[in-house]
Amino acid sequence: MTHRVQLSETVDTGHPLDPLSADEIIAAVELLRAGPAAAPTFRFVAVVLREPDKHLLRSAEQVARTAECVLIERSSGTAFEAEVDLDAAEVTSWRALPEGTQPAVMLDEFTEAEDNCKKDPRVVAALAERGLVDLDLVCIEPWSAGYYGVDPEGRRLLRCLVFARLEPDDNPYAHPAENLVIVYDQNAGEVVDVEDHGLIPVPRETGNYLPSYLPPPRTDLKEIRITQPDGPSFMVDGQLVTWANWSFRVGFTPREGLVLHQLRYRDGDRQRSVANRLSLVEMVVPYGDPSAVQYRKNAFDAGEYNIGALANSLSLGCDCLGEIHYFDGVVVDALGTPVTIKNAVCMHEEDDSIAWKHYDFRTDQAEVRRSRRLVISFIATVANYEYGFYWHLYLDGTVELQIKATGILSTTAQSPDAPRSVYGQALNNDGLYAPIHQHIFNVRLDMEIDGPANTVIEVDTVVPDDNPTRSAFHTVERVLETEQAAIRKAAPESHRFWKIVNRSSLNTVDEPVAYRLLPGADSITLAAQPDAWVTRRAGFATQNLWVTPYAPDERFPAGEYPNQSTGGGGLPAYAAGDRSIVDGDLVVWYTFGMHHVVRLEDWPVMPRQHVGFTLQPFGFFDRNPVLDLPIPASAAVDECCHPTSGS
Ligand SMILES: [Cu+2]
Repeated sequence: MTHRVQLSETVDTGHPLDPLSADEIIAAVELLRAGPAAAPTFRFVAVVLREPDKHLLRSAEQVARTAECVLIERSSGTAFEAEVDLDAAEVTSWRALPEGTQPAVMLDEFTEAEDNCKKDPRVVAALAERGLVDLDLVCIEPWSAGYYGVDPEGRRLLRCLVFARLEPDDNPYAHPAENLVIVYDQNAGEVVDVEDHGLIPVPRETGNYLPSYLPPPRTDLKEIRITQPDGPSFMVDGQLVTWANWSFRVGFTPREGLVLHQLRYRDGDRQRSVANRLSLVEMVVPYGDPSAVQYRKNAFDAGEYNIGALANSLSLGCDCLGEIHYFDGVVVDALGTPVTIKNAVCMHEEDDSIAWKHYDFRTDQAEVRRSRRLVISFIATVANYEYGFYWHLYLDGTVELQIKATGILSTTAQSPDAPRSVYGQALNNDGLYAPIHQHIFNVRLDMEIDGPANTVIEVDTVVPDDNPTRSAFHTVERVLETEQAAIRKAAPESHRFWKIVNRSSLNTVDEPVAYRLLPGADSITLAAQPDAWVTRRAGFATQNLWVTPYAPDERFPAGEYPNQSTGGGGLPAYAAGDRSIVDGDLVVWYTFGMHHVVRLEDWPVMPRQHVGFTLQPFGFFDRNPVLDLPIPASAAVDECCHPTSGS
């Protein structure tokens, strides 16, 4: 089918990996509105760049700009996928998704749900029973409905929880109306059911963090000023960033937020590829409390809520400090209007202590070099929680993802007279408590160590049986040859890590060049049992490592549409074919996270925790790659680096 509209102005297509501009989104939406999505009942879940296949990108300078779109027709409840060729100005593909497919929750559906719930007399009555009569102070919080064995009969559902404020600025999470769940149909725009699992008094004690509720802030901290009088060391050309020896392209999608494309390291006169694409592709937050309401809290914040679309507009001096470059993120609202998130991605350099040092006590000579890192980050607010995603590039070739969790606990209430639940932490003596839970993240690492032909090797440290000194240990390597063989867990007891190697590119000692994926203390997996619904729906999270052959349509570890999914999609399905992953173009998927046993200190707003992992060159370079760092200016003029006595 062909539908043509005139673009409002000439679109500068830039690089094929640049995210869709607002104009391109407008053009795609107009073409769909002029064609198959003419009915006013269509809603736009996503209008994003269809990233060109990387093989095509390698072979051609110009590839067609294509928008991939997901829509819902609300009266029938049918979801559709469409592709729009923006160069040809035509809708090139339009197909209905299988019945029951529920794309991610749209932001507009949140506000609509809250408004419509408050209009329902059953809701008003249930609130009144709990003493909640001022609806302006009631917060209806829509949670994804998940799937627990009951056919939703085609309904697009939210399960809304209720919190209350005592006054407009009050923190509602101090006052959960536990055991009240409003089941809401987003397509029909109506309440399906009000579940009441028993009256528990709404805790009254407040828990506030706004300055107006707190004593005056402390005054004993002097200002720290980060200045770079000569400006930052990075250069930005559109979405292309070069910094020190690194270069990469910044991408942004509503589902993943920040994406790093074409990550390369300049090594002498070689531009060496490290990764084709890096991003967070899913996260799931399962709660461990089996009570009627809490066990259904298993949000998939990327696949169900589009964590990129929830990105904050960042502000200088608060979220980021120093010489900052910002990138905007463009998303689409339910009616197809582009929405620009100003300053969605922040990039800056940070001092990072020492890069290397040695003091030669024989000559009384010290050499030290400073490390620094480039930080590319965004912060998303998912209702109560904040997540900051910080990619760090280091001068020595190390890549790190650090995820910072802060914000407010998802609270509940227990009767103050009942014995305290073992499934959470009491936050006060008024019945407020927060259940134990996990934040499990998955990253998709499309690695290309010196090119796409890579292999993954598991490295364990073993103590040999033949060990007369009782003190010997060494590493053993095992090639992970197929997808099933590459479904692995971290093993701190054997100091396990995984190498991504290129066996056709050898280093100075004739070993394949490699990066290693270092699982840290955060290499957790799902705590739930194998037959729990959340385990079936988030199968990826039962393992730390998966490796699959590169396939452009294998993008999300819980499947394309995890919202209300019945399970089995994503990585377990991709890996079912047990394809070979030896010397091929492959994708490494890594699961890690935060096992959140709640602390009293997490209330009323949580001090930032962080979890993450590291990708480190491992025989990728022939030597320490940062011998060439500048000598610190002060080393020449003072004795800071020269201790006066040794031992
Ligand atoms: Cu938590």
